[in-house]
Parts: sequence; structure tokens; C-alpha cells
Amino acid sequence: MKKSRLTNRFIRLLSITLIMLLIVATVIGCTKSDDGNKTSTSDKPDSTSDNTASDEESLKPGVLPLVTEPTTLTIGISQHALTTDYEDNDFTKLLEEVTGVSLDFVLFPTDGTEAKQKFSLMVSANQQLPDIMCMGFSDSERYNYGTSGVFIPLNDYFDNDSYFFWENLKKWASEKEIEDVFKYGTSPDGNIYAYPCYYIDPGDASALGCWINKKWLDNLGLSVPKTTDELYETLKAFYNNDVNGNGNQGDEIPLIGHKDWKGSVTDYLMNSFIYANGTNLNAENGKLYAPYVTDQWREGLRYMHKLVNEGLLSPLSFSQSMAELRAILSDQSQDPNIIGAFVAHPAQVFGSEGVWRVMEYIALPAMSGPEGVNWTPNDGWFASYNTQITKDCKNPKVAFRLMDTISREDMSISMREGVQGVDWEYTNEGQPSHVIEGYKTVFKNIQFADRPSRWTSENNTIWHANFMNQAPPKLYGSKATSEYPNEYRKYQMRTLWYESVPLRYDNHPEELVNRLIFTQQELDEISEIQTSINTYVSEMRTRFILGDANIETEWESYLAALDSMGLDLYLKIAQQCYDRMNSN
Ligand SMILES: [Ca+2]
Ligand SMILES: [Ca+2]
Repeated sequence: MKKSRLTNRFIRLLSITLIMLLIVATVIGCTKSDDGNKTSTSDKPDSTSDNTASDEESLKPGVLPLVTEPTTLTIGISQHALTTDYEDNDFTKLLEEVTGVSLDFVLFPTDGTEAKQKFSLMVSANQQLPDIMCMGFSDSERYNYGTSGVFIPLNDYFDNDSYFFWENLKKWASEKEIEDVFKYGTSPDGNIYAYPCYYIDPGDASALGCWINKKWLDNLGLSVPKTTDELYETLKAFYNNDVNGNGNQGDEIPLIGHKDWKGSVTDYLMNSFIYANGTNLNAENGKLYAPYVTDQWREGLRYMHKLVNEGLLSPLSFSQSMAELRAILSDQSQDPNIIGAFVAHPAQVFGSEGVWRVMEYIALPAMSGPEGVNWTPNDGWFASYNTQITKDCKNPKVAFRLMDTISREDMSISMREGVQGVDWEYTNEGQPSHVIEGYKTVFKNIQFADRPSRWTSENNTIWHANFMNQAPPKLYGSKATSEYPNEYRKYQMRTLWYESVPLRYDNHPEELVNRLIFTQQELDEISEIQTSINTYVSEMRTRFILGDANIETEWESYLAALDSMGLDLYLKIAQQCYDRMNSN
């Protein structure tokens, strides 16, 4: 096992914290001039240097308020359509009260692209930048702004000025998760240019699944399919019979999906042949390979082509949007039901009102393929890196500690849920909040008829975005589930969704290649290759499945095309990047 820099940092932080606690305990009431353990400051000028010694005291990590002298920080943020006021705002006021820092806002356009353009123009025009920029950038954009000095590195601040961040993550996240938060936020030069936001719904990363009509299975006296062969026989029975009993033998759609988030029948079924998550590469024992040139991939395509060819898998799955599938599934007037099995997130396709039809469905596990493969694609739990301290910040230490304060557990929840005691509260009712083992209720929403959810309604309670706050999966999953308006909605959310999470959760190979942090030079070499390969693979798998390309006669030319696009070079650079990311 390699020992990571993070672990060292972790140990160092722990010792610093302990030493500080001891010193605080012994020197309370003494003068502050002997602050011998004060750790290195940044090389940036610190405007508090002329402040009184009491400011130095309050600058110790974990001590609030952060300042005793009037201090103002500016925050650049994209204006959210639902946030009516940022300054006269409950979360802003809470933050000001707790930290003692006054906050001013510089509002950027709501549209992400326009917001980035505005920021880029400010940089090139050498305009004064906000102290803190709440804006997500791509890995390479962030790296470029970092190396050109627009954003300052935060590494030392995590070592010396971070308290609540560690308190929250050590309580709720595993060592591996914490390691990943830093691993994927570190630029190729070793610097951390953005403050992470590790706010994760535990079920979402493995949400790709399939749901099947149990009523139809019962009508036919069939058991729940477990293998690709059994699934084939089941879908065939749906096709051949008037299984919904309306006198029409041909109106049933045995299996359908959609082209948007978590709607890919291709991804669901390919994982019965080989691990597949879109066009991602796979890894085995540290060695990368492209799943889409393997015989297993080809077998998967053959299987799905057979389903389409025999009318068992709807070709609409590859072209329709999630909203189009929802229109079918949530249409209360359409009786009887016509869909046998679907790949989609139940919370999305049944709408929020609750429809009777949900009661017919149950969740399917991943189907075992001919070689026993039955993975569930996993997107991983990745932090967002969406807040930066700019070069114009005169007081980066206070700016960083303000970010750190938002990471405190209760502040983190308030940023998302609203006012503690009004919109949410801690609870120890002891009921399981989530069906994944180990998730216990920690907090819950307080519900009022006349006060809708803060997150989805227009208000000046929150910023309607997560920045700098932390809810690792264990904390996110500790929120008690809500009351539901009717039994359909309850069945949809509890049984179909939450209770089926364990079927998919953690059902993936140990090594995943979800994120590769390329250097600019590597990107220059391969970004075009990568784009054309991914586009081609996506197009061709659909064409093979639909029979628009012939899996028997055109497979070799497909492989040759990938060769000529530069698959070897892409794999070589990807391997180099993967090795670098796993070496320190
Ligand atoms: Ca039928
Ligand atoms: Ca029928």
C-alpha cells in the first residue's frame, strides 16, 4: 500500500490540533505573544498583520468568530433564479453572524457559460476580482487559472487553517473517500486550486437500473428473471401474450429506456457481459483497456440486437428523452399499462404526484450474463471543486477559514435545507433513514403547509447551490425520508427507489476509471482523439444494436476505424495519466 501525502497531512493535522488544544488549555488567560506553534502563513500579504494580537488568537482553526476587527469579503456567484436576495438572506446572515465577517456579493449571469465568459473578461481586463469565486471550472480551466496566478493554491491552508472541514469529513467519510476528495481536486502541478464540496446522494452514483412489471410476471406465472437468458424468455412472453389483458396481443412494449441520465438500456445490459460505464475505459491490476473492442462487448451487442430484432426492446430507447418516457409512464388516463420493463430513475419517470401504475413494478437486479458477469455501472462519489480564492483577495487566511466554517456539519445542512429549527432539525428517532446498511436518521425536514421546500422554491433563505459545504454520503443519507402525499408516491420513493439501492450499490469492479486528470500537454495530444473515439463508439453501439450496422460483418472494420482514430495513443496517454494519479 502506498502511503499518500494526504495521510501524512492528516497525521500532521491531527498532531497540530492536539498541540493546539493543549496550548489553549494551558495558556488561557495568558498573553498571546508566545504563540509558538503558529504554523506557516501563506506567502500572500496578510491585511490582518497590523491587527491586534487578539485577532491572532481568533485566527486559530476552530475558533469563532474568525475576526474581531471589521472585515469584509466579496463573493462572486452566479445568480440563481430562485434566490431573491443574496445579502438579505438567511444563510448569508447566519454565516456573517458565526464568522463575524461581512459579505458582499458580485453577481454573475445565471447561465453557466455566460458566467464563465464574464469571469474570463474580468481576468483579461485586469479588473478587481471577488475574493471568493463560487464557480465550477473544468479541471484544465482551473489548472490554467491556477498556474497563471488567478487562483491561489490552498494546500497550506488545508494543512494549517482547516478545522471544521476535517471535523465533518472524519466523522462522516472514510479515509479512502477523503483521499479521493484531494486526489481528484489536485492539479497536475500538485496544487489544490479549488475548495471541494463533497455533497453526495449515496444512491445516485449507482442509480442505473431496470424495473419490471410484477403484475405481468404473475399473470404469466413467471418468476423474476435473474439471467440474460431468463430476461429474454420473460420479454418474449410479454411480447407473445396479451399480458395486460386488454384484448390486444400486440400493444405491450416488453423493454424500453431513454437517452438521458440513467436511461441507457445499453449500459444496463452490457454490464451482463463486461463492465461498462458509457465510453469510460476499464482497469485491471493498474492496466487500462477499452471495453468496447473486446469480444464480450461484441457478445453484448449481439444480445441486444436480438432483443430489438424480435421486438423485445423498443428502438425508441435510443432516441426518446426522459420526459417522453415519463409522459407514457405517468399518464393516469392510459389504462391498461403497456410497459413491461424500463431502464430509468423511478423518481424521474413517475412524476411527483404519484400514479397508480407504480404499484405494478418491482426493481430488477443486474442480470447475470453467459459468463456470470452482472455489474452495475458506478459513477463514483466525486466532490465538486467549485470555489476558489482569487489573487485579489487581501485576506486569504480569513477567506479560507470562512470556507472552512461553511464545512461545519450544521452549516453544511443549513446551506442546503434552510434555517435550523425552522426548515430542518436534528432528530434521534432511531429509524433507518436509508436502506443501505449503516445509515441512521440524523436530521429531518420540518414541514409546513405554507412553507414549501427551500431548495425548490423561490426565497431568500438559501443560495440554492452547494458550495464549500460537505455532506458525505453517510451524512446525506442520514436525512429522514419525507411524508408522502399518497401510497403511490410512497411506494415509488420507498420501495422502488430507496429499498432497491442495495441491489446496485457497490456492485462494480474495485478499480474504476471515472476521472482522469490530464495535463494540458496530454489534453493537447489526445482531446480530439478522445472525442472522436467516444462519439464513434456511442454511435456504433446503437447502430449495431438496431441492426443499422451488422455485428457479424462490420465488427472488423469498426475495430480498424478505432485504430486509425488513434486508440493506441489515447490508451498510452490515459495509462500515463492513470499511473501518475495513482503514484503519490
Ligand atoms: Ca403482447
Ligand atoms: Ca395487450
